Amino acid sequence: MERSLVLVKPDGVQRGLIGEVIARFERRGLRLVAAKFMQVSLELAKQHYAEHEGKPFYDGLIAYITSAPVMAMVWEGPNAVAAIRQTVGSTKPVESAPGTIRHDFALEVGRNLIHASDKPETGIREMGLWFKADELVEWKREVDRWVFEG
Ligand code: DAT
Ligand code: MG
Repeated sequence: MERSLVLVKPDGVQRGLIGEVIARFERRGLRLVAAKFMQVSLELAKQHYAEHEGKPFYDGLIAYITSAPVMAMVWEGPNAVAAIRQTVGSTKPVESAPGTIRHDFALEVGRNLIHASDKPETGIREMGLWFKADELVEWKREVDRWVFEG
């Protein structure tokens, strides 16, 4: 089963959108694996966004993600990474499809509410950065057979 790291970023938390985000992933049929409400350290922020170091928006990005608490989660399901990116919408909210989270609640790329892993390998790397192995919960739902075909 594929897994993705999802962050409700500081703007999403401040705007009271944690529940909205969780509700959308639950409705999609994805299964929650881990969740943690936390203040992001500078060290973790730099590790998480290492691929963007040196880009013009990097300093602002680090300041943004460390500015207030985030809700960090891991969600799983078949093709979870692609499914979650689809529900999240494009990086730039004004380019994201209607009905996506970024379309429905955001306007600016620097306040785009949510992070989601971009590839299955990224999901594994990011899950390891944000969660310890014993924080990941293995469980089954009665409804799983009605959502997951395999
Ligand atoms: P995503 O968050 O959709 O995976 P990304 O990994 O390309 O997007 O970039 C990480 C974050 O950096 C993104 O959510 C917002 C910020 N960002 C990306 N491109 C930007 C740009 N051109 N200007 C300002 N911020 C940007
Ligand atoms: Mg990304």
